[in-house]
Amino acid sequence: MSTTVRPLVLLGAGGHARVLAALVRAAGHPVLGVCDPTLAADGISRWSDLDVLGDDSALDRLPPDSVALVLGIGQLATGNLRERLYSAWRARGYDFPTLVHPSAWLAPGVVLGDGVQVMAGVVIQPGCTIGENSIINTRVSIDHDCSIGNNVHVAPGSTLCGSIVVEDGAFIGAGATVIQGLHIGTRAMVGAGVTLTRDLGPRARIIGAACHLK
Ligand code: JB3
Repeated sequence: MSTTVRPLVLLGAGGHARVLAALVRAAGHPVLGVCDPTLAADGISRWSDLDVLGDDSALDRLPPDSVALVLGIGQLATGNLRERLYSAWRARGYDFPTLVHPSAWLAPGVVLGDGVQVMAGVVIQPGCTIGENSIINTRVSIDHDCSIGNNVHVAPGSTLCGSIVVEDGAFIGAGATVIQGLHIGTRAMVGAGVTLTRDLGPRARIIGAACHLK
């Protein structure tokens, strides 16, 4: 788990980045500014009370020993921009410190990989491991002895009961419930609100009934 006293640079300025900007402020981490191609192209100099440093080429003048990075791009059910940017900037020597909101509760001994982002109100119980670059989003509950892989997104309000294995790149949608002891394969997707009661293979998808009201 990487911790740092170097100032942080936030990559991205969308919804996920706004939540992270609030997290780093609540946790008291120093932030140098934000890099975002859209803000840079629009000539915007301030965003969310942070200086806009430019697009990612601004990092050319901020070497890895002077700053650490916060990946402000979320992981949705499809697309792998978050994963690609994480690998690319790691390869150039930048650290992505683990971030934990002060209102989260983690049992002693929980292991968090580099770049893990634990949002407000999360509970993680004993014996859990969270892999690199994974997002444990707002008010998620992860019970005992779960093993979460790399580049996983557990979306807001979902509940993982004990002894669950979630493989790399999987996505657990908002408000989903996964009962104890299940295995969720690589890049599998559990839809929002689903109650999962069986294992899910690699890249398998399960989507619940959606209600569309006009
Ligand atoms: O589900 C929740 C709670 N949050 C969602 C999150 C996980 O994913 C949220 O509601 C959104 O659906 C989504 O948030 P995200 O990833 O922030 O997406 P969006 O709001 O579209 O913003 C993406 C930002 O990334 C934009 O500001 C883009 O300009 C920026 N961006 C795109 N490519 C980039 C790059 N920024 C940098 N620094 N570098 C890039 O290569």
